[in-house]
Amino acid sequence: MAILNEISEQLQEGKAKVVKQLVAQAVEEGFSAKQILEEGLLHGMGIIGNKFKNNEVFVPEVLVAARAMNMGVEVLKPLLAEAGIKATGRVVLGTVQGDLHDIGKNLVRLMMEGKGLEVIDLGTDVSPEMFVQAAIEHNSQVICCSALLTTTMGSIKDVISAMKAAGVRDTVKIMVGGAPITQTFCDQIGADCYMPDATSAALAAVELCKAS
Ligand code: B1M
Repeated sequence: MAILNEISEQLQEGKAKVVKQLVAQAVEEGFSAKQILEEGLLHGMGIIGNKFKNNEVFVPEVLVAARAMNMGVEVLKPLLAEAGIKATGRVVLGTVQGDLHDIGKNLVRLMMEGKGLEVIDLGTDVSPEMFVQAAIEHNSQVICCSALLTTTMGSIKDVISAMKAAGVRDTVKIMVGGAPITQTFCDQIGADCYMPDATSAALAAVELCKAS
């Protein structure tokens, strides 16, 4: 367990290269990818998040921690993804307009790809029209919106309006997630599905694709 604490602490310090090495070492020591992700990387990111909230650290510290998180996730990527699975559907994924947070979205992508889904990742700050255009262009079954700010989560409602305007609301499903999103919010805006984490999002996306 000491190594998982070390990963968490080095991540908080923003020591990306050390985090990468420690994650590789933890894999060699036999820790599961899920355990390293949750008890090492996400644990450290959670502490940084609380410090950020309390003004104990600021944007630059959060950014270097985020970089360290991404370097660690890179090492885990092949282990989290279940190789060799045939694609079971195609989804469009992005962080909503005005929102630049992408760590959670990237994890969602990783887990979805691991389930064999083809993911069209539009990145961050994605406008409602871009989501809809991409879904039509790539003939995808689900639009997946990630939002991390209370000020941007409302934009998901605009994605639904854009889907209606383009005539695809009945043919394309919409899944929502991100820290401020709840099932109540999902129901209020009329989205099809809310999932609280990357693993459940991937499972739900497979089911939505199967059903469409
Ligand atoms: Co931001 N930030 N940030 N930030 N940041 C939060 C979100 C905040 C909660 C911090 C705080 O105050 N405690 C707060 C939002 C408050 C609010 O809205 N109520 C906040 C703020 C205020 C801001 C700025 C406005 C700060 C400023 O500039 N003054 C600014 C906004 C910039 C913008 O987007 N326009 C800002 C900037 C940044 C950084 C750039 C410094 C950096 C982002 C770097 C990056 O993403 N590349 C950053 C970070 C890292 C955070 C915190 C610390 C961590 C977020 C994160 O990556 N968590 C965050 C505090 C926190 O969450 N504790 C915070 C780890 C990640 C794995 O979790 O993204 O929740 P998460 O994803 C989970 C689930 O939510 C779910 O699966 C993931 C894994 O299981 N999930 C889905 C996510 N998307 C999903 C989609 C799905 C299903 C599940 O289906 C489609």
